[in-house]
Amino acid sequence: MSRVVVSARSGSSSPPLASRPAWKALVAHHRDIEGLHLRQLFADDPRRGERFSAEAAGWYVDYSKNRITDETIRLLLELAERRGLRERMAAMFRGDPVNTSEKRAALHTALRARRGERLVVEDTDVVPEVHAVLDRMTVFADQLRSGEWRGHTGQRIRNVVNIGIGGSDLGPVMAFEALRHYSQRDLTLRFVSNVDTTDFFEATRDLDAAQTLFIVCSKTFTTLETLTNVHAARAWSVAQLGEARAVARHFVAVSTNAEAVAQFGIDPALMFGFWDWVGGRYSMDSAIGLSTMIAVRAENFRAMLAGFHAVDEHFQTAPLRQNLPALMGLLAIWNTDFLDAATLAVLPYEQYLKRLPAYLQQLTMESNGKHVTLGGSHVDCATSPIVWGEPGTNGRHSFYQLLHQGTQLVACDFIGFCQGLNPPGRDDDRHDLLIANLFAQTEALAFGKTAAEVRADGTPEALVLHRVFEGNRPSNTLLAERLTPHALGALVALYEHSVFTQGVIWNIDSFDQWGVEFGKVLAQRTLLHLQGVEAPALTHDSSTNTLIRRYRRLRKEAP
Ligand code: G6Q
Repeated sequence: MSRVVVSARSGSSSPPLASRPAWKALVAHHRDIEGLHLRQLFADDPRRGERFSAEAAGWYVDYSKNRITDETIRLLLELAERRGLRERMAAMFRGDPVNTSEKRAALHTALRARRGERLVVEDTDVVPEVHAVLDRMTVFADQLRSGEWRGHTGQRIRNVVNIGIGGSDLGPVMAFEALRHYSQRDLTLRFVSNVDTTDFFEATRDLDAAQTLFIVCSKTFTTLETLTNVHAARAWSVAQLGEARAVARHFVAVSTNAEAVAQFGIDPALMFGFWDWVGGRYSMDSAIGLSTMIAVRAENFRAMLAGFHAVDEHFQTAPLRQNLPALMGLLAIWNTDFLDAATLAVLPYEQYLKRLPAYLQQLTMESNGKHVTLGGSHVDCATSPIVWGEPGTNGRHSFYQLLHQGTQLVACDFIGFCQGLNPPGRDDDRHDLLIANLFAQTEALAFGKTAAEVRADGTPEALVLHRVFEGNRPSNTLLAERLTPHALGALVALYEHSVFTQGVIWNIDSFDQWGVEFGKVLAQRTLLHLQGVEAPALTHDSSTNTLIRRYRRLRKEAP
């Protein structure tokens, strides 16, 4: 184990992770099995592929191609028990303020509670509120899809533009792309997030304002990028529709800040609320998913929620040995902290999941990219892996080279479905080709190709080393029947709870995001300097000052 990155600061309230017996046992165990190769592990146990697998909510996860033994799993489960995974899980589901730095609950699981379930937080049963919002969303989505909801000029809405950023964008984009197969094809869905004017321009340049609805998604309704884009959207709409009054039927908001929404001029009756206890990156199944519901119909949105819920139940009730999100989280700990795999490649073999890596990047890295424990001391091990990825098979023709023969170990999650969506049916073998690629990659990464095997192919001696694949590269394979709304919800929940499990082991707050807040403040100050409001006394470092001066000079010369 080489990724102990920083030492614990003195005065911490609880002993550092690395000094805990359960952690030390894993360090010793790692030393014992470091030399083992997956080739050997599979040869020794013909049933390994079945034994190291688990199922939940329609997902089958094969984790046998990780560098683990039964003892590794036993020790990881022991670590989870010692770190209080069960208790922390119960606290989260109960609505305790597990987001300690912001003193808030993290109750995204309530967003998919079934009607009639009870969850009392601070004397209020939140489930009826959740369903009241879902019901309002359903009515609105149905009206929009059927053409009953008309714009100012009486025309039908044909375009829906979601404006939001971070958690108010990545979930809706990912879900829309993932469920596009189920979407109403005569509705155009677009997403604007970046404050770069190009984003808004390209999203709206061919749209008719009389047929366009903007959904403004912002939990706080104070985010600079989103407010800037909403102002642009209003100006764009007014310019086409002729008067400010005319845009009222073209804007709805999703927010927790009713006051700011009203101040902006959006009718509170057209606001869909959610709650403080829903973190941005955990909000795609709240009203933030309004665009998803409009695209795919309320019934499919609710099927997605049922998928989330099925995994919530599994996470709470399955023994840890068969508990998929717990196992995924513990394997991430093993790969990150013991095998030194700093990154996780998410590789969906399903084109509709093309935005899943970006979504999981935020979910994972914003949740667990932290250096301070809940007790306020510095962590003493590496935390969140860096998440990245692309759909297969495209990735194979670019970065897979490094996965197979690079010098850095990359953990991989391969995701696939037994049935493709296009075209339906079994007569087309292109889906077989896709999945053959997926399985072949996991096999090649695990087993590699030895020098003897390369020589046996008749390879000239000078090329033998070039053609050797060491193998022993860890991967999980996540397989489901087909990409349905239910399967998508379940998949996202698997990752949510895996991320939670990792946070529990590292004892960090997976639900705050001070790094994001810091960035928001920084930009405001620099903006004043860029625009010369506080010139000429630039007070940044010499690099930033020089860049600002250069920018100001060239900006003035803009055509
Ligand atoms: C998510 C983060 C962050 C947030 C955006 C947008 O967990 O907090 O990505 O979602 O900064 O914030 P608003 O929804 O408040 O505009």
